[in-house]
Amino acid sequence: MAGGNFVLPKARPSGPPFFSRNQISSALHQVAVLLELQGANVFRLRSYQNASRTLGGITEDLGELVATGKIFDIKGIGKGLGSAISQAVSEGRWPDDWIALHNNTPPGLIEMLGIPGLGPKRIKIMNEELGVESIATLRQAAEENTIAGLKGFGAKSQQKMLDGIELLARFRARRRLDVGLMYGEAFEQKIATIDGVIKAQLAGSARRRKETIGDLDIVVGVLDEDKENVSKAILALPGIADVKGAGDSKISLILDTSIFEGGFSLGHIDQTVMEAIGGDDYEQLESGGTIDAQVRLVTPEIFPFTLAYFTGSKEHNIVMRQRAIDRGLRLSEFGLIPEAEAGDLKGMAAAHLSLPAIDESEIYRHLELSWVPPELREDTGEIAAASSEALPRLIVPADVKGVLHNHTTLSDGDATLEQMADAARNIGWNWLGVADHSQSLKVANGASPEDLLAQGQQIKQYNAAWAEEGIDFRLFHGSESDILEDGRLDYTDEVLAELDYVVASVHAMTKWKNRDEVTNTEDLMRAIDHPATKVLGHPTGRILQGRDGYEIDMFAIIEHMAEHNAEGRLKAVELNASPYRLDLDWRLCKYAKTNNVPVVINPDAHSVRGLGDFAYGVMAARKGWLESGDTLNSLSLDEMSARLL
Ligand code: DGT
Ligand code: CA
Ligand code: CA
Ligand code: ZN
Repeated sequence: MAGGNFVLPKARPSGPPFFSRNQISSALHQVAVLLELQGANVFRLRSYQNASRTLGGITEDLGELVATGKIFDIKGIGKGLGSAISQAVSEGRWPDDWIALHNNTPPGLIEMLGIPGLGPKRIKIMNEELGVESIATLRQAAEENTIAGLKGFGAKSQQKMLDGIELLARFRARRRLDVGLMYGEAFEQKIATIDGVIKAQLAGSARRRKETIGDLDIVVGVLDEDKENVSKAILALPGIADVKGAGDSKISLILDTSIFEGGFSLGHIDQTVMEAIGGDDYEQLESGGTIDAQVRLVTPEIFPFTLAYFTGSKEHNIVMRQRAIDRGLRLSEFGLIPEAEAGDLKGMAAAHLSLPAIDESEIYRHLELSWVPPELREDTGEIAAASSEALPRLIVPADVKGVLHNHTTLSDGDATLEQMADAARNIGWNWLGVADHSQSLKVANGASPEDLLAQGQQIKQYNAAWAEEGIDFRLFHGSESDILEDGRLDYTDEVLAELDYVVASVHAMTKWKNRDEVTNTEDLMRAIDHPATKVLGHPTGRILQGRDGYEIDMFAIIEHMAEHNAEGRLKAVELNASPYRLDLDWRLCKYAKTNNVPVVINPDAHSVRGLGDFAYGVMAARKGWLESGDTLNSLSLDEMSARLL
């Protein structure tokens, strides 16, 4: 609920039952919260709370409970609540007093309920004592330090509210790519199955694989005569929290987590990341989260133009439109129209005059360009490359033969060495690098030298067994060595010499963030210079939607690594594939590529499922113009073994 819309759930278009058990439970919860906000009798609001909890826990079919009248037999659901629930389920109408409760509560107070960790009781007190009536006035009061003085509040809870406000704002503004894609792909698939839909495709920043997404844009191909029905069917899909506007060719709506039939889960989040993005508060926001989506319905002839337009970016579109103008053409979401013929006709009215295009590549061809992969459409040189057949052949997931930075139960991972190896083989990889945390990183259960060396022995045994069985798979033994403050690594040289490689990464973020760019850059270079270091892990330490990285001159770092590589010493820069990091930033990939510094896409997996994050790394690598040959991931087992010698 927190962070999501505090509105009564919408009835299904057909029923009964018009509401699911979860929807009823959620409505009861909302009523209880609003009653508390209004200072209602404790026993009254508790009966709603209890009923909400009870319904949330039962397994029987709600429609049947209502139809048979058994709903009244459930403990804690008396006559009044039983009738209210029955009416909602069988008629699709919420009781008038529930609706009135929502309407009578000031929107500013409802808005404050979205702040993680802040409940109705304290909102009410702040409202009465200090006149706090919205998030804005709450922030002001907190910044003026007036909340700390309230009885039962204090400086700590005041700070927590400020943090919560910031977290909520960040969360509402943009969402990480993985979350955006989860919603976007679920919605796209649901639309695609609607009768009359010829094609449904995600466009916008999600299609361009930006690291964060503002809203989702979906283009739907449909014949004119089907538009009305398709539009209605889209509005009836599960997962829609609210509709902001709906016509036959454009629908704006808000999706919520009920779009995920199998439930919503983020999987294992490692502790550092978890803390940076707001911990439990973040998880609560995400599970009650929503995302905006805009749907455009167009005929199949127009579809490629609309898809191209709404894929963007805006900057790419502007260059494309200028290129069209230079050729006497007018490019829009409706077509590519000869200027001479268009006259005063605009928009849809001119669509019939468009040059034909059965897909996007024909639009590009009309403008003497090769098709530009969506990831590259950021106006960073892709048009020039597309006009001279110089576009890169971007890496694809199947090019990946292995990854180098993963954790096991030896440090803070969920899975054993054996489980991780099995999972990697199942993906189809030929090698897997294990790099558990080093001894100083106590919070991540960093490995002692003895345990690390024992892991090495175990790996040798596995490798020998696979060799014997003729299996084309090996483990490489590494360590994710913490970079200490002066740039030293975290084990003695004797221990490091036993390893296949070191991924050197900074973890003492607070310290590094309090230092200047020159000091950080120099110390990072010192860590890179150590002969054992082959990979620079998550180079800036940023957590998307969580915290900025430390100050660092990445250009200087890449140039420094380039010198090593030029002299035959492998120094690869990691593209940490965790969707929470995507660090190296895609904007810097090209710089690594032109300096001949290999990039290694690493999932930084802390579980078997985490290995799958490599796919987000491939997306970011593609966005950064990387080809398979620019990465270590595409090396065969023999090639990789040779590079680590
Ligand atoms: P977002 O949603 O902030 O993550 O980023 P986008 O790229 O999805 O942007 P959005 O949703 O505002 O618009 C989708 C696409 O529509 C955008 O990438 C390009 C196109 N578009 C929107 N507004 C304009 C505009 O004013 N001019 C041009 N040329 N294209 C636009
Ligand atoms: Ca968008
Ligand atoms: Ca949009
Ligand atoms: Zn790691």
